[in-house]
Amino acid sequence: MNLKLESQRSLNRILNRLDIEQLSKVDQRLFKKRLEQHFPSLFENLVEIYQSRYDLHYQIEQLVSALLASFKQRSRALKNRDKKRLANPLWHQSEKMLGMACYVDLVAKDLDDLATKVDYYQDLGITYLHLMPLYKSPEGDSDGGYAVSDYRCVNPELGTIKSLNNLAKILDKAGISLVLDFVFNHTSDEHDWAVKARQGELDYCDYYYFFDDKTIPNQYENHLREIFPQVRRGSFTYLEDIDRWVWTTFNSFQWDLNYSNPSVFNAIVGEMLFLANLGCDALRLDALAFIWKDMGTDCENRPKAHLLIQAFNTCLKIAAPSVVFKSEAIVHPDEVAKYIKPEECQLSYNPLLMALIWNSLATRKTRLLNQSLSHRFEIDENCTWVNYARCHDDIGWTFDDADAGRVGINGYDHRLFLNQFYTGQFEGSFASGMGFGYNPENGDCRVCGSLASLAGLEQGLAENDAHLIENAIARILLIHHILLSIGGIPLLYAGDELAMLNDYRFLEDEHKKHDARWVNRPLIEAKHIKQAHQSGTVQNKVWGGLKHAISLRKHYAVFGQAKTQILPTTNPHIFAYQRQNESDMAICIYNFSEHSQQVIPDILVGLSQFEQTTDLISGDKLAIQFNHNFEMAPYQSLWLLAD
Ligand code: OTU
Repeated sequence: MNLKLESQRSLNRILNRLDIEQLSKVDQRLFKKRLEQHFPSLFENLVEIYQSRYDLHYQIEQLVSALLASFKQRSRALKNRDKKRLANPLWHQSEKMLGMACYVDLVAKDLDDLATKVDYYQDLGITYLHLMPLYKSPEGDSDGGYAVSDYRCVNPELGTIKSLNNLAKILDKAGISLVLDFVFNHTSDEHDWAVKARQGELDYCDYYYFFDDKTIPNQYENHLREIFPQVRRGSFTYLEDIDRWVWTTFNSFQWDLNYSNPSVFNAIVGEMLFLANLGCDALRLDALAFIWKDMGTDCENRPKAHLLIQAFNTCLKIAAPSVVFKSEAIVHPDEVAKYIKPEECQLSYNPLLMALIWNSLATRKTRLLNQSLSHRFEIDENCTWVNYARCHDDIGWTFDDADAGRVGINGYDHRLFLNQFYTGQFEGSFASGMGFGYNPENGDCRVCGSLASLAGLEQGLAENDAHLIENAIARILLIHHILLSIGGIPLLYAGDELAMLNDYRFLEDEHKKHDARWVNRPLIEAKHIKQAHQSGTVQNKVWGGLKHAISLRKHYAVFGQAKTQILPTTNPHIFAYQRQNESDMAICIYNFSEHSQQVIPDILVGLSQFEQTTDLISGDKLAIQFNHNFEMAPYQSLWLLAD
């Protein structure tokens, strides 16, 4: 039978049996309308994913009942927000947007305490606050909360669902969108489902991937990438008590969910909508690349992973349409791009920009940045990049080797160099970072460290060298100038606005010392904020420079919804792009070298009908003369707007 017809019949059957009367008349109409609009694509996706399942139609019916239940539970206030967002779906492209990611317990005592500190974020201009995973998770090592034991329960040390609800309301009043993690590739081994599975309850055994011996895991492992080789080799964990193996891509206490079982999809939709109904505006799809496994492949970025995410997204569109997805695919740029579409993820981390900014700072060369972004920055116009330089994780060098080859760089060798550079093993390097996830088999490694430490501030302060400090501050500001203007939501990582250095205390903690990512998860105290507000301090120069650039971003619509065009430059140390909307145009230019650079004015051609421009950052005027080079100071950023 034709799929359209089948979907129509399925919907009719479901609607006949669905107890829709439990809703008010208005809501009944709304829910039905949304179902009619979105059910066909949901149906198509699920049929394609689960075609061989005998119980598919039953499962789809269960799913729609779950959507109805969540829709019913959604508060009136959130239903109003749904309406508002649907009328302005590109809210995330506004120049007013500014993100921050933080751990509740590293910036406050708990959620209630954080609720009293919202003015700090408001003052900085934050409109999007990602609270790192705050759900119940195992004591001791919980992978920073990414091992979830109960999605509906807040980690008791941080508060309760009530305190989270309260914070969500306070943030909403302050104009700040709440962003929560949707950790759906795995649960902790203490999640109720995992406990029941371990006890042998058949329904729950199918929630995870269990194996009686290592034969099949070995076949998979021939093709898998090891994610945390420093703690455990391979991707499977042996459970002695039940004499079975379980799939664990990350730590051995994080069990991968088995999405080939439609009950798992349904169950996780329920958890997802619970989170949506707490009042968040975006869900960060953690480790989304790993959710589908195909034997003989690396089990990352599989076609059915995309179909699943689309199906999740459609469920949101039916029951909580104001919520958008943010993709966390820290993988090859071709694969990153595939998650970015209105029907899949409206937002995405931009790991390529992140990695290439650090690359250009190390090499002082912009060729790879320029070459890669010139054909990779543009995405669907309804979607938005989330541009960041640091986060709670390590840095992986996820550029494309062919892009590198085109500018004469050998990708493999260059990654070795970058790891050496950022872990301070390269003669003359300014960076203080730590290696992470070293794999002795292939030499693979990633880098940890705070933004300020990687940019040279730790070294400058340790050597008490004014010149090194000055360069470090200039690098920190240059990075942020790019994040704030290149197009997308700039996402600051808590502590970077205060120029926080590496925090080495994790080395003394039994549960953390094996995981160098903790070096870039510093405890932020009142004294750090005070220091940043005190004029004359190094931290104040960062804070002040950042605040200034933030206010500029928010003032000029050209930094919001506008097109970005990367501009080719002849000087290998210069990076430039043009931002253009219907009425305005800005040209942003950066010097990635610690020496002054002569710039050929060709890149100003977009401004050629004007005689003069103003650099927004310094306030200086610049005459546009095509017969004269102009000079840029070390690490200078220019945001040129026609007068
Ligand atoms: C994510 O990252 C989180 O950001 C990490 O903090 C978690 O530990 C992990 O998932 C497990 O929940 O491997 O090193 O290629 O880079 O999904 C970080 C994608 C990670 C991975 C990413 C993962």
